[in-house]
Amino acid sequence: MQINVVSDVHYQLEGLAAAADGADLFICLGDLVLFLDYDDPDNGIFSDLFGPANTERYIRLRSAKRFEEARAFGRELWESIGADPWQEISQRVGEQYEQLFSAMPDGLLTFGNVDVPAMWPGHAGDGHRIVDGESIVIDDIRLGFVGGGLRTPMRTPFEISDEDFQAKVDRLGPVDVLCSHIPPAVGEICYDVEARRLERGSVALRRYIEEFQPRYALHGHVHNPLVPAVTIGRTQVLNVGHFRRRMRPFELFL
Ligand SMILES: [Mn+2]
Repeated sequence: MQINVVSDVHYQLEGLAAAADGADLFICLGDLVLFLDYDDPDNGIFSDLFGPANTERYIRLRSAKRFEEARAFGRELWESIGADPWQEISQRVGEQYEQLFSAMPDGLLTFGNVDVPAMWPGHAGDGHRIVDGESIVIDDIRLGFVGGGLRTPMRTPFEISDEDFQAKVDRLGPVDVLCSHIPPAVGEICYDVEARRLERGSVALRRYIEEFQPRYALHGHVHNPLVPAVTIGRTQVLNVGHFRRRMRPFELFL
């Protein structure tokens, strides 16, 4: 069985429709929206609203962990255009989702931290099955899904409490393939060498892997990982890669 997996699509339409070519099953681990492009401030919703120069400054403040200043600067920008932030953002997120879900192959999809879950059902097609905090069996292979991120000072749109995240993990039971947006909390797979920061991994996922030992634990979230793969006991933990940059899926053969 061939499973093709993408994550961190971030509004990359190129290559998306072909991402399931040759596969028996297609999985998307979320982060569909492009709000801020840390690689290129010309792209993304923030840049569309406020221009690349303001975006560069906003990214610089956030990257330097000057979150209070970044928020104040953001408020100033919103006041300057006199628009309701949520209305403006949700309209643009909806436009991205419309194109993304049109190109997205049929398969199993879970949320990233840069997603708006409430908007998915309105855009997803009949062949898109949205799974979060549940396990399903396909061709005798049991797959478990845990979407979203944990709370961080970045305050991305879909960050949940440790308790809520744990509750989703607790619902899975034993699986062959664990699928999550964020990685288990292991230092070297959580460190992003370009952003030069430790992304937040999940202790609940790490403990789950230690206990249940799935064959594979697939994740995304860390765009430029120090280490893309580790083993925890018998489990191979694999970062499926940053689709926005790679423009091709990760292929898993079972
Ligand atoms: Mn991402």
